Amino acid sequence: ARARHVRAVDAELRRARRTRGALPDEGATPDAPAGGGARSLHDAKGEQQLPGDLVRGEGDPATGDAAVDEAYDGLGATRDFWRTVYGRDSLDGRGMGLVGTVHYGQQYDNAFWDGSQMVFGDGDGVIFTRFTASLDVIGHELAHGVTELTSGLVYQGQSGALNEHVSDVFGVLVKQHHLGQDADAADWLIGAELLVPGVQGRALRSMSEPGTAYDDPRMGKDPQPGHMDDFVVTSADNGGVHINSGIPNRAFYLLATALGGPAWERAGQIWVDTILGDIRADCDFARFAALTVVAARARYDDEVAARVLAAWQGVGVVP
Ligand code: ASN
Ligand code: ZN
Repeated sequence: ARARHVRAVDAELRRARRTRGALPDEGATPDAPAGGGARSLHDAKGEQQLPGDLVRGEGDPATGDAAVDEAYDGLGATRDFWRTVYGRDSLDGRGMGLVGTVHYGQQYDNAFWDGSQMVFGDGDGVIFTRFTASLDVIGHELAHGVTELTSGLVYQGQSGALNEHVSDVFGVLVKQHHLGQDADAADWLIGAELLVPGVQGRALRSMSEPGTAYDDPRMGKDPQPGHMDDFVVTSADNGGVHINSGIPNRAFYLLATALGGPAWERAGQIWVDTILGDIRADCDFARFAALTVVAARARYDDEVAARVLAAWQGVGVVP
């Protein structure tokens, strides 16, 4: 009965995503130019109309517009990361084209995945600069695409915090891979390049020390917990999806540094196996932790699995 239920939910989710245009129709051949994660960058020119004017397609030369060119390079680095490290061809595993829009809105202080494409604001210039400035933020937004097309983690409460967590994990891994950095040499920050000089902070989030990324009169203090004892119960932010993600984020950091070497290798692979495996869209922290332990044992051995368990114990998800 559960298997049938899962299949029914799956079919429902796929239908919903297809209706929103995120998935190609079953049996349809992807457009040739879009195969292999071909990029197309658009300029919204300060409006909020998507996708905006096409300004740079795959293989086109740099435009000289920093936002366009950073987005082009960041989408490329993220696509190449998924392909070379995990053998995944673009977000859907089938070479889906990567669409991005920059200069979205006026002084727009965010970047997001809209269900079928990436969108980047220019920032207000006072606290935030343009959102294409951080490769980990580009990797974060693209990972939302992977999640939406696969596990479908519901963007609310603990499953929503896991959705955010998965995006932070693959965001930092894209950056660490790009820089060739081992786990213990990395800064584990998300969005460090986005903060205008003078802001009292280092980044949007810290995966190694959640809650310490910023403390500025204009932004308040970083609200992220790094342990279940400090789990935040709130109705804001879809039940604190960008807040409680600090807890699994720190578990991933603890694991990656305990294993040593490049975090995208064993730790990242375990997370990939988990999110592309048999995971429910309403997965909570405890269930996710159990799935990662199982994935670690399946791909590696009991010793690695024990390290995964220890990381979750370190943040109080496993007693
Ligand atoms: N930058 C945010 C994110 O990707 C935007 C949002 O909250 N949807 O999570
Ligand atoms: Zn996000």
